[in-house]
Amino acid sequence: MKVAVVGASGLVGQKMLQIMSERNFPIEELLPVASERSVGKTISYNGKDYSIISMEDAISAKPDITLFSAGGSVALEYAPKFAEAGSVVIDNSSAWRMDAGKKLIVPEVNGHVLRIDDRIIANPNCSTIQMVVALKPLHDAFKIKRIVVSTYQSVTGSGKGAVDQLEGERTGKDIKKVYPHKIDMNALPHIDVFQENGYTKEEMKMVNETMKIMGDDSIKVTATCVRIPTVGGHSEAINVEFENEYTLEQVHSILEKAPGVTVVDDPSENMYPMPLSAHDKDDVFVGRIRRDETQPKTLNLWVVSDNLRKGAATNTIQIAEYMLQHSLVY
Ligand code: 2RA
Repeated sequence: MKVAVVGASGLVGQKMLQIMSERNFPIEELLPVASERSVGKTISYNGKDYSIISMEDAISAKPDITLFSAGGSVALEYAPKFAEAGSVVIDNSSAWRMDAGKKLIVPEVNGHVLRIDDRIIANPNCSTIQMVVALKPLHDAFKIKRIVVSTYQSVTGSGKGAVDQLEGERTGKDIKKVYPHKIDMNALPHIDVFQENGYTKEEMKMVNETMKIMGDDSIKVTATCVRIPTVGGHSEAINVEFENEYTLEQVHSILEKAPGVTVVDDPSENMYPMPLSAHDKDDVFVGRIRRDETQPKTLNLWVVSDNLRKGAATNTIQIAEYMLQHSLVY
């Protein structure tokens, strides 16, 4: 496979390379791609140095698969050019997610909808991915009516700038601020930009992407997305109301068998998911499973996952693996 990675030097780009190496992704030729200012710099993969090349050179090389993590405007401009050159493109930005003609994929949830003519595929938002991996098996069993979710998102989701700002706040180093307020020892209910309706773009991604991935526009979602100074992953407190009644035994049994899910739920032993324990793992960890005693058919869950792995890079690679395993890459 000839594989291009656009945004190879960024946090997610680097994580995609790490995960392809871990999973022995079948790369015969690697094309690291970045903006003009990075052309010529080197990145390493499997102990070998590769020079970063330009978009134009990468397109001319006609990669079989192109993985994007370079922001929405770059994806909008260049993904179609790579696709026209014959590549399957998987993009981490929000650019194509809500495009009616593009698939929004979490392989465990809706990988089966992928087809050979899918040339640009969108990787969902990290906070959406972990939520639908945990909730899809419960939706299949009890049919979700409404989701109320509060997130506690690692600063790594903002990219290197925010991680640098946090480090600067802690060490006193003079670092360019990307957040309007201090991140350290704080909780910022502000991820991405505010919309007319008072919600942030991040919160509306969870609303809209969930319905598209689950294939059910009847699912109501309301979200509050909060940035916190942790590393290791995003955490989510999820309150989910079903159309049908459930038992906690059924919920545990379903989640323990669910693809991509690990249940960590024994409060008597202080066992519950945490970002530090989810860090650098690919599963979605679910715990604090308990009935909402204030209304029937409603459940509370605590869901944690590494936002750079399953929330971005691993899901992207899993989509590419799915396409290869089902002969959808020509
Ligand atoms: C964040 N989900 O956490 C967004 C984008 N990675 O900032």
